[in-house]
Amino acid sequence: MSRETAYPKVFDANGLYFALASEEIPEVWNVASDASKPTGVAGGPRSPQSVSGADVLVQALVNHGVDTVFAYPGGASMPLHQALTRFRDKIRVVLPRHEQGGGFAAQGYARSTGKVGVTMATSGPGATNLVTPIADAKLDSVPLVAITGQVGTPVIGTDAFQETPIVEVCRSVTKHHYLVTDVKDLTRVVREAFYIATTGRPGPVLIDLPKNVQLAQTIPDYSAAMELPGYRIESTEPKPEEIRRVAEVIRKAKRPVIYAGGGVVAAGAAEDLYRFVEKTRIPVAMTLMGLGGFPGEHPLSLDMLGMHGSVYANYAVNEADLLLALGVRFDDRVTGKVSEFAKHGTIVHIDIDPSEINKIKHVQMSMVSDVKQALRELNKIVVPPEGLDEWNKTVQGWKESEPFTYDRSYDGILPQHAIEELWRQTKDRDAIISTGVGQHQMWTAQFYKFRRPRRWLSSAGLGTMGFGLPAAIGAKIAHPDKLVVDIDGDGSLTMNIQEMATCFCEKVPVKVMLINNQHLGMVVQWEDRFHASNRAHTYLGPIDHPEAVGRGSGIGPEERYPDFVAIAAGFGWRGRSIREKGELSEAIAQMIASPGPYLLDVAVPYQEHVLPMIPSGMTVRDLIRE
Ligand SMILES: Cc1ncc(C[n+]2csc(CCOP(=O)(O)OP(=O)(O)O)c2C)c(N)n1
Ligand SMILES: [Mg+2]
Repeated sequence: MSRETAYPKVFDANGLYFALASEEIPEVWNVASDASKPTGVAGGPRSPQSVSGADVLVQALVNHGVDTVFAYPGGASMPLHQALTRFRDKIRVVLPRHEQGGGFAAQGYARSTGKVGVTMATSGPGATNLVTPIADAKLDSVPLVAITGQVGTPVIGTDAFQETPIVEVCRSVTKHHYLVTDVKDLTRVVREAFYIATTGRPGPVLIDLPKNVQLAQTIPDYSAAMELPGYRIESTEPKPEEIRRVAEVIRKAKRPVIYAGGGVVAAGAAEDLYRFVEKTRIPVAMTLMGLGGFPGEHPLSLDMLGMHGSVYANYAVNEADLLLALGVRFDDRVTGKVSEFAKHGTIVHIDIDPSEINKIKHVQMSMVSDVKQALRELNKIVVPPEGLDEWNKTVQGWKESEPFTYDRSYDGILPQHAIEELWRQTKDRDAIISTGVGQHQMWTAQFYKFRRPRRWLSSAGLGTMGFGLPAAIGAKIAHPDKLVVDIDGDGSLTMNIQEMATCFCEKVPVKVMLINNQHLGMVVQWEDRFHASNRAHTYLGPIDHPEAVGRGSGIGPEERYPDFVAIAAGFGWRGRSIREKGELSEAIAQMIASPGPYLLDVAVPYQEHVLPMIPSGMTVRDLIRE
């Protein structure tokens, strides 16, 4: 018997059909009969107790405190969207203009709040468009629940219309994943998904939900028990004897340094770290993910360490006799040559994820613990190391003699200048800043001094261009009263520029300060340093411009492409383009004061390099200053 006769055709919104097992057909008509009412409710279809899988899923989201979902519909997720309309008073549904934008907006929501971000897409291309935000969330330990529609279970594995095996595709980039084949599993699965996304080391969980499971009726049990025999979260309580041993090595240290990472932010441990530093006077270097975990303006802040970190952070780590590694993973952008990294001292690694201990760098002492709890316990007994003044004087000397800097006499606008000026104008406003990926991202990390955690949103581990604008959207929705600025690059912004429509239509007034160098600046920098400035597809204007092959003389006004302010206007944004130094301060003030979404296009030269720089796989001795 052919499938066509075995499975009657049901037409979806596009007039395309998907097949269902014949006994499931009535559910389709049920849902269609009165979409305004939940199934099972008086006047709605079906029996009083039973509801559709789609309604169960949305109710379960409500039960988990979800107030916003970033969701793009399609045939295989329509029942979910229909169900979402029945919960309008509880859940805001934001329609991104691309699923990747939705995934990053959910991340912006999650990174800025610490709560789970929820994103939804249809099967096939909708689902594959979520792969990048999922992978990104995995590398940066962001709690994300991604829900995808899937073709009906009877046709899974048949190359059905818009079928991709998204669980298989995402297997290695999720913390966990589900393909739900029985509607009765749904409440348990959602519970487990939220539990896994938020406990231990946070991360993304994928729930793939076939359309017939969304349509199937069930009597839900929202208190269904979790079944996670293989998921053991290590005891997050630090052991007292370990705390005593760490306090003892701290007391004896002569040249201690704290290396603080995203784990400090994720654990909500910033205040405990602050107390710890106030008590011990140990200087703090932060990773890209750790920025905001300790106030950047504090005298004991050494700012960022690693490839584009400060000279003083890298010197201090190199000279340290004790490195307190808190919620970090010894990423190669931090360590450079691993064998040379912090080799003169004892390393104490405290992290909630046991798989990180000794993964990259062998350490002398370790503690599998929540960083917050470890710092709390340490704060009870720790005493400052003796004779720290000498060390802090040395470190302070490095800090004073080689600060992050740029040519302040340059007569145009340098990217660093624009970012520093934005920081000056927004530092007392508790703004949230997101970025794309590239030079502008590194300069923001260097020149914007974050005071508090969760104000800095950047794709660190995956380094995903296109992150900035959608992440800003998610943050602004979670914090409507805060100023949210995306400091973006022209290449990165273009990758998710369609999200300007989301800002306008969903009334999300974020600001974009575009560091427009007409190039893929970070790649240009590597071309300059390591490929004799041979331009290899790093110019973002027309290919007949001499600039495309590196023969230009800079960027003349008539050559600028594209016209970002015109694009923004097309999406309903206000905007302005500037290139004169004298305009900068006033233009930033205008952007901040503008009530709606606003783009400030700042023309900057592409010849500028992010410095200092420790080339990939090298050491502090190879540090480039100019
Ligand atoms: C999705 C993606 N593709 C490619 C890259 C490689 N890459 C890293 S930085 C960069 C240039 C980014 O250009 P732009 O956004 O204009 O920032 P700039 O460096 O000029 O400040 C590229 C292509 C990436 N990180 N992400
Ligand atoms: Mg650029």
